[in-house]
Amino acid sequence: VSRARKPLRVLLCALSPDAAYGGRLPLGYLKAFAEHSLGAAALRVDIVEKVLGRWAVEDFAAELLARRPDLIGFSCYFWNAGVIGKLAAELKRRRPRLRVVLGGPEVSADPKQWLRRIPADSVVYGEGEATFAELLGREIRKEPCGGVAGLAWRDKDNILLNPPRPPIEELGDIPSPYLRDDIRFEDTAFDGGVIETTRGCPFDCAFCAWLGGRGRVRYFPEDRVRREIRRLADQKPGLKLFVADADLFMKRSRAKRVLASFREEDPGETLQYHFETNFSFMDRELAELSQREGFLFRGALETTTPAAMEAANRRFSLDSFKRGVGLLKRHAPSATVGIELMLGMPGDTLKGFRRSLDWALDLRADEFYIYQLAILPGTAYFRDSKRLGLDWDPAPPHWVRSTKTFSAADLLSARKTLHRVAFLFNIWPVRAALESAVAPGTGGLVAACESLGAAVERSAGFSFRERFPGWDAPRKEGVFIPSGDWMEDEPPARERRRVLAGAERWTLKRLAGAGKKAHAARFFRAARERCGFRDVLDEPEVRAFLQQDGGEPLPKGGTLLIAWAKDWERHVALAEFDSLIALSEDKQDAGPVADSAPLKNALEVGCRPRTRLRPERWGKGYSRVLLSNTASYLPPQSETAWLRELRRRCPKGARLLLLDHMLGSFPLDIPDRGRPASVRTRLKRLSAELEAAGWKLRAAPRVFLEKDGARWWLLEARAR
Ligand code: B12
Ligand SMILES: C[S@@+](CC[C@H](N)C(=O)[O-])C[C@H]1O[C@@H](n2cnc3c(N)ncnc32)[C@H](O)[C@@H]1O
Ligand code: SF4
Repeated sequence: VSRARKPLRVLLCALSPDAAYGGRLPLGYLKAFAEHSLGAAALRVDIVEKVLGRWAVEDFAAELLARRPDLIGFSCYFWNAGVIGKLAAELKRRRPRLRVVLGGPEVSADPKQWLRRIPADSVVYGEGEATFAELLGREIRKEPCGGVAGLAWRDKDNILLNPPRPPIEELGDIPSPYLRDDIRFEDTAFDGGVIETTRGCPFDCAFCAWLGGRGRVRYFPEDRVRREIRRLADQKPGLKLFVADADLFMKRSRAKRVLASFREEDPGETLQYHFETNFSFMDRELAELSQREGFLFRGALETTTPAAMEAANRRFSLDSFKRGVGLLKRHAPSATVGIELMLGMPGDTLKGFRRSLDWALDLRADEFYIYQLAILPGTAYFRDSKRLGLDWDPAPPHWVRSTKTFSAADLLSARKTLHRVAFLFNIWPVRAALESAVAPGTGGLVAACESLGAAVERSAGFSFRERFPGWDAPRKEGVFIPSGDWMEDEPPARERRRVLAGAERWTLKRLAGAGKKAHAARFFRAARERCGFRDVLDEPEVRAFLQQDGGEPLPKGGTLLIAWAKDWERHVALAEFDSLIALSEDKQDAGPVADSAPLKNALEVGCRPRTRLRPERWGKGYSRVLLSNTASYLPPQSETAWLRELRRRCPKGARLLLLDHMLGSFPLDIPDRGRPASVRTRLKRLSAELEAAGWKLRAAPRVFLEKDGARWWLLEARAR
């Protein structure tokens, strides 16, 4: 084989901020387009994907070089450009003849500057497919890069900038990497990826570097998007797709078609879709079409300060935004609604930011995302930063440090408030307490969080400063509410109990009405007792249940765990289960469980504010079932249905163990519900429900553990 016919070995590399959404899509397009235009035989293109983390640049460079590429291409965004700079230097140091090509939004605004900073060979700026294919053609033929539109390149000691390339008119001309199977999801550790429906945006917000140019939107053919979804739906249940669409709801007729296709092509509802949108476009019909579990709508509010909205070139009515949130909450209760804000926008002030945060929290959305503003290259803020009086970090990720109206001290103060709000909102029972103690429409949630935070610090000996040593670091990205941090960080049970006790005192002081107070006290007690659940699981009785059957024969079958999404890992650490049904009280839990549980059948069931049984996905043939502190939280209207369904899925003789503190209630918030039923009454009802559902109780319910004043009950049954 002559050297000329050897394919060019190309390695394309994506470095993503986290494992939620992988970044292979742009690289898949580059591969598909290049192979299509140059012929697959001329090239061997591989894609590597990694999450940013504490790995050493030297090790990763060695890993990349071991694949013996002729050319490596990196996708550059503000979150990874710093690392890519170091990687490129290391790669060139080890193998000077390797070609290094950069592309992506971070390097597109000023490609020559990047070539001065990083020892790469070229930068593809703007839309990459056609430019990259032409560049590879030149590499194969060993020709220089003069005249390749959309390219900045190094010619010996000179850095040259070729003219820009016009955008690809028909996006359908770019072969789909999903339909070609260049990107598949079964084999990746990422929970999801990106699906593109459009390029470009008709708006021109001053902070935004959205791909594809301003004023014009190009669309991918709708039938192709449909086919892509169908292909992906089969690959990984629970896959999350970030829908790259500047604003789906802007054009109502298209929105209706797209939403319909997202449902129709995934009839099993296994996919999750994440949309970025502006809720002010919402109407009732769209809201009704948005009703689907797994639809996440994040509405970009950014600020409510008029001067900041104007400086950002964003014009919409706050009333219509609020109405849009209301429509979604009413007509799409299964969807998740998030609101995004930015901290440090030109024209905003500390007071304005607090007001915006209050306004947003008052909408009682499911999630809130607050990003510190980044001054992104290529944006109006970047160009006008002098006039706007912006001080920002020139190194990516370019966080703003101060503005004319937002001093560094004010930014720090806002961040402190945000940490309190985020921390307290992320402890689900505390959020429920805050939202019930502060009436909607009064805009007092930020002050309430501060008051509650101070009360917790005073009375519970809890220190926010100790808990968040990094909160006053000037460079820090988003704060997410809820972030799920509470359980992931595993604060010790003692600390959780202290915070909950402080929150209970604060709440009881503010609630009027004896019934409400009694219910709140019970609610907090249940939340505190849940902190001790780990100890309960260590009890020999539970282990014995999981490991053997106390001598009695068991039918053949697997082991099923029904637990809280936030608790399941503890159980799996305890013993091997085959399957998991995870209840979530907080929609934020929903994502990770099904994907990360090492169980063959992991299923999420939302418990707040509604439940979907989905028995068709429960699996069957379980000889042992552990209902772990979930029975007393089952929505009463589905309790019998659950227990019946469970029975149908187990062979005769299967064993059921039910552990519960019997303090739980549904709904899980703190409404005024009058006097709760006593534990005895609840146990009696549960026993009757079990019997009615085809389970035979082996003995009367008994307390199997008393700890810190909490009584843990045990119910045991066999399938009749
Ligand atoms: C999906 C997405 C995410 C995903 C990340 C996915 C991933 N792992 O990469 C998630 C949700 C994590 C995310 C988060 C954020 N994102 Co984002 N995100 C996007 C989005 C919507 C789509 C990206 C995409 O795949 N586009 C489709 C591909 C085809 O376009 P592309 O990436 O630009 O690639 C083309 C060219 O750039 C070029 N190219 C790209 N790579 C390469 C490599 C080579 C070798 C070559 C030759 C060419 C080339 O060719 C490609 C094909 O034409 C973009 C907006 C957009 N429409 O692009 C914003 C965008 C990338 N995000 C942005 C921002 C600001 C954020 C957030 C701060 C806030 C937010 N809500 O989005 C956070 C920050 C995260 C963090 N912790 O740091 C900015 C980034 C600007 C910058 N300079 O980097 C963008 C551009 C949007 C904006 N607001 O301006 N985001
Ligand atoms: C790119 S916008 C798209 C939203 C939608 N197109 C709209 O305008 O209604 C998505 C979110 O990214 C975040 N974001 C965008 N640019 C940012 C920047 N420069 N710094 C920090 N966050 C940013 C903001 O929270 C914003 O709401
Ligand atoms: S923020 Fe949204 S609407 Fe504004 S330019 Fe970016 S994508 Fe378009």
